[in-house]
Amino acid sequence: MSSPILVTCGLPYANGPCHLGHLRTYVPADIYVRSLRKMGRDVLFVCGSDAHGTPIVVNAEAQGVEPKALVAKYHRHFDEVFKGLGVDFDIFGDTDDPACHNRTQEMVLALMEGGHVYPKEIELAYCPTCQRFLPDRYVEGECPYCGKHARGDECDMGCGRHLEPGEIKNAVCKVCGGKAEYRKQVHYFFRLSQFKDFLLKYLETLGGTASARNYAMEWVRQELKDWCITRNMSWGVKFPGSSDLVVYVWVDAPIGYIAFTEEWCAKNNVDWKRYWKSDSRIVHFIGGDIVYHHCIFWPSMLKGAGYTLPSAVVASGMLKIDDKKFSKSRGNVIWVKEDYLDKGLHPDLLRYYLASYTAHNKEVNFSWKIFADKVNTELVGAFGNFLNRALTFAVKNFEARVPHGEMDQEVMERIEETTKDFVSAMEEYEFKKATDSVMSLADYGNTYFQSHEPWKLVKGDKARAGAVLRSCLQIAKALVILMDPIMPSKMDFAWRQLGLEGDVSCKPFQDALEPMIAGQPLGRPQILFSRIEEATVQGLERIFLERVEKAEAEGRIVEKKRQISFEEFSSLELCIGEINEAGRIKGSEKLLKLNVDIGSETRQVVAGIAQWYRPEDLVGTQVVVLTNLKPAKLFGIESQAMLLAADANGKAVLLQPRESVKTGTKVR
Ligand code: B3M
Ligand code: ZN
Repeated sequence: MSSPILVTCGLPYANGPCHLGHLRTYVPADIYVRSLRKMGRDVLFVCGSDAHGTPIVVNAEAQGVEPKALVAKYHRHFDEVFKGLGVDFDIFGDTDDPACHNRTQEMVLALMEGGHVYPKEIELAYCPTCQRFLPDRYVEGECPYCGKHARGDECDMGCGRHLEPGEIKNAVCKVCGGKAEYRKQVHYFFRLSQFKDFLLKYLETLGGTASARNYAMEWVRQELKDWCITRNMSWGVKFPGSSDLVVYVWVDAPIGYIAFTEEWCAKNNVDWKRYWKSDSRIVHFIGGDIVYHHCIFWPSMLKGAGYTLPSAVVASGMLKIDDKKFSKSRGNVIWVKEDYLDKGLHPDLLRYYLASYTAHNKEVNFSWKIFADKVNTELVGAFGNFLNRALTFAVKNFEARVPHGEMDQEVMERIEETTKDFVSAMEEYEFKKATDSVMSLADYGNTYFQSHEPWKLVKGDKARAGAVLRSCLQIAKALVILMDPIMPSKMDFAWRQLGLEGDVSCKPFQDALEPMIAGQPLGRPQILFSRIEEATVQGLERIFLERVEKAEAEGRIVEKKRQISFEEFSSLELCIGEINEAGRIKGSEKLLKLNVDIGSETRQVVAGIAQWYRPEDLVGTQVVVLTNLKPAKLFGIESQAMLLAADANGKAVLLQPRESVKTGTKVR
């Protein structure tokens, strides 16, 4: 027996409902596992909810429930959705399970014993009003690398860097909106920097998608900083020996993969070490945005603590809807349960869409139109049509039995070739290629039936017609066996129509070549796929568009109503200045260059007011100046402040004090 394979999927945060974007990880992973089983491999498929981390605590607080309750709710939701889609995990655990707490503590202790973890005093954002340290999502501020507005753990709107605790500048508390201060505290760090040589070698041999490997390699070559693995929270896995620190969620989340394996093994009397301390093959399916964690942090932790290293990391591309970036806040989202399963749409159609749209690491675009189109032309028009034609013909002319007659050698060769292509595409995580190879066998079947004209043959040479039909039924059998990992429930239905014994999901791919037995009774032909009508598409589109419109309207209200704290207002430095020089800028019709005295100094200002003010009229005028705006270059000239003006239908009208005041007077 070859070594066992463990396949995992990135753990969904138990923090909100499952959307279409999630499925780009789970559906292909499930297809892969089903395929491996049909190749006779020994596979275990594990996943679970990610229960910890600040987003869950923040959300639970906002909803007025305990984190545990929030997690339980979404855990059930994901479990139900996965089952509904035929994503068939051997175990779907939860990182708050005792197994995960225990395994995390064991691994952290092993890392400490190995000298891979050390304490260090750092300065962290602390909110004096809320009287607490502000980990990750509890804080916002400025990215120390690019200066853009950033979240505590990630520069999500700027350079995209992962931010370590204490790195964020000008921190503001997310809970009360107050300015945070920085306080010292001891935290624990993982010596990631010492894993550089190991990672460079390891990544060379890492399987999966090349995009993941290359991305990680780039990071390792550039810089590897030690990684802070503790947080100030109570929800999470306690850091060994500390009462007020938990481990960072990205420590215990991947350890969940091990813990879930242990849970499954305990129930099934298997030694979990067979997967995590042996020569097993571990394959992680993940979203393209968490490559860093799976290709850098995770293998280093495993290496440091003495566990089996992953053999492959398979990262999926993004999902767009109607060619627009997925966004929950903009309503640009399709909820799997509410918008798909609850609408009575068959799960296999969506599985087919996701598998066949494009390569796994590329971007998938989803629209209801394309969805209907793919179903109608590919599944109804080609695949379903072929099966139905062959079966109906057998019922009509051969008493619903597999006819006698020599199987066409060319057909057998074609099936063999397709099976080989399918298997090798699957082994390379090329789900589209695999699906396409089955669909081209279906096209071949339709052409074969059409060009051999069995409906004519049957009138003069019934034996010949029988041989053609038997070959067609063989193609049908192969199609069903090969398509089974992608559309398991539809293929189960088709298998029974072919009158075949047993469960198609247990049939190995080689069975595609096992001849249909002459004389064997066939089932009753039934419609396998039905057309999706235009009216249905319109109904589905309407739901989606209404959500986008609603989000837009809500966005406008939020924008209008957003209140700011006095601190936020105070951060604007406004004063009265006096224009003492003004001139045009060569080549610009809109801009004037001004020198503005603000009391303590003179600032050069570039203002877009040339259409409404003549330079000579402005000298000596008092204006309101924003002095702490970041300098910017306009027309190659630096502007070091901004004048305030009323926007009168597009015309700028400069603001002035009602009576003359000392230059530099503060505006409040
Ligand atoms: N819970 C979800 C994400 O960032 C995160 C995955 C954990 S995998 C160990 O996509
Ligand atoms: Zn940044």
